[in-house]
Amino acid sequence: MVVKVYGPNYASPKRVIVCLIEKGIEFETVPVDLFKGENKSPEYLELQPFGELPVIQDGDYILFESRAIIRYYAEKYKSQGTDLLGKTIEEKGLVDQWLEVEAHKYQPPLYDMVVQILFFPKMGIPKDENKMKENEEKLSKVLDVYEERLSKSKYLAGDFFSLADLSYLPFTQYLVGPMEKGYMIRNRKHVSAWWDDISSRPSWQKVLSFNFNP
Ligand SMILES: N[C@@H](CCC(=O)N[C@@H](CS)C(=O)NCC(=O)O)C(=O)O
Repeated sequence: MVVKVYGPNYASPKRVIVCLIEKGIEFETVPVDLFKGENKSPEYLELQPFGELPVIQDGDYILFESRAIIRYYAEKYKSQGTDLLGKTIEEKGLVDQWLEVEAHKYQPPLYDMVVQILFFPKMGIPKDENKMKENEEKLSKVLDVYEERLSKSKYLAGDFFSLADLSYLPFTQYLVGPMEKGYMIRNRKHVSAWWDDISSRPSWQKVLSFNFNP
């Protein structure tokens, strides 16, 4: 059964797609255009009642929340492709810890910046400069914690690549690319080396090479 991933043009669905590639799982994509409000259509809300991307359909099984989806596939296909979970219970605890940090400390200020820098102009909404400054400060503090952590281990959960690293790819790509805030990564030696490592993985390069239809 081929996994259907909805909304491949956006960052959170790319978190799922890069995981499926790491695991060697076949998938197809279903375009959903946020600017046309397709995520609020009755058909889409049947699959994802909050109207957010992504959602996956795997036969009769439907799952939303990108981090729940990557955990599901990492567990379901544990022995296929890259092991993204860690081997011992302690390693798994650390993977979960850094995934939670990504979801609750890194993503919120960054998401707001993404919306303000990349999406507001398309909607004719002006940026809130105070909010932007506040978010950048919050993100800097989180990155300082990563800098310290990555001075002690190659990846966030230890010396192995895991979901905890993979989860950072799509939104950090916005930061270093179209948002032109790569200095936030490059000013931190260990974060910078980590970013070069994880973003050069063939799985992520493949995601970047796809030209998904909007
Ligand atoms: N916690 C959700 C958040 C997903 C999310 O914010 N998706 C964005 C696209 S990257 C979205 O659908 N935004 C449209 C909206 O919230 O109306 C997840 O990780 O799946």
